[in-house]
Amino acid sequence: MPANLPPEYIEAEERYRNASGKDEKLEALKEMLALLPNHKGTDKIEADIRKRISNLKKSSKKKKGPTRAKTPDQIEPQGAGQVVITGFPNSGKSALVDVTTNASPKVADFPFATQGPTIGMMEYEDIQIQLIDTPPISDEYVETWVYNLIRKANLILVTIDGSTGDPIAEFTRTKDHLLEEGIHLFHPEANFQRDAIGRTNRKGEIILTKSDELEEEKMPEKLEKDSGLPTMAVSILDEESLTRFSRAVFRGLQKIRIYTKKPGEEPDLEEPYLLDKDSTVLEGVRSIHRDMVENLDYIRIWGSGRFDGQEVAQDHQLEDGDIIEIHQN
Ligand SMILES: Nc1nc2c(ncn2[C@@H]2O[C@H](COP(=O)(O)OP(=O)(O)OP(=O)(O)O)[C@@H](O)[C@H]2O)c(=O)[nH]1
Ligand SMILES: [Mg+2]
Repeated sequence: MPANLPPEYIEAEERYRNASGKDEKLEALKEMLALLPNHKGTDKIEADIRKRISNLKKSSKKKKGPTRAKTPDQIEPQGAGQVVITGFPNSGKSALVDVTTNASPKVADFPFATQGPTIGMMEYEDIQIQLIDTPPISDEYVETWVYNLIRKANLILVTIDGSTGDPIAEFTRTKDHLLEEGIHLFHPEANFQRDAIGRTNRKGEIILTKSDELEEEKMPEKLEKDSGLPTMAVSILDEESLTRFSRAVFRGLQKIRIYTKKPGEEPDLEEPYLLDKDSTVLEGVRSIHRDMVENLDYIRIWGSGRFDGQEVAQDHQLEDGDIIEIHQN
């Protein structure tokens, strides 16, 4: 044998050949590598073993795949919150994501144009919100993963076509489809969070689309009254309505932005900390830096205080835009 392989190596190679599982194979290959004499004649063999090890590792990673695989309903949340847009075919979901985010989903004047999810990031003042365009809900067919996505989202936007037919009836049909799947939408300010068995409660808002072609001026109010959900009319042709849209989405997420400042310095307004609405000062400090709570002395606040720089109690409720100055012992 030109490579002069020791008998132990030959035995390991034998084990590799007879191995039944991947782990056993991997084990044997590693032994072979360790037992392989180190000289020019074994370079090729070494490269071959390393390749086999790497292939095996790759394939065992793949094997674990299915549980972690990126299916359409597994979209990592980004930004201030994950918002899913749902609604009947042709109701303007994709157009909305197209004009308000960095994504460019297919917009078409025929129904069922969208087949997969499209993730876009929408800017709202100094933050980004994740908007996900989805295939339509309909009486005919709905992709099951669409409902899974809805179950996981922080906020659901239901688009109702304002240009045709009967928006109230369209909302009722959409709502019924969601309810059949155990998904119940509630007013974001209603604080109705707890899911019961077989039922998922999600914050919801209604977007009455194509408001440039809206037949009935009072429709948003009517729809809001009928649904109990915040309702706003939007047109992709009306820039001002899109600004209102992004504000409504942020409000729907029920988050607040908090900034920090160090004593004697200017506030850091670069990137806000995002907290749940109604968070207290203490919760704010904890989410900024867990360890700071231990040595916390007092906090001054700019914004929701009675005056700028007021020293506030730990249970003081923070508001969007507050700047806090943390003093430690
Ligand atoms: N006039 C007007 N037309 C709009 C507006 N928004 C969307 N449209 C039109 O409505 C049609 C459907 O829009 P899409 O955004 O593709 O609708 P969709 O809900 O994504 O449809 P599916 O993917 O089939 O579920 C397109 O022809 C759009 O150009 C709007 O604000 N005003
Ligand atoms: Mg679409």
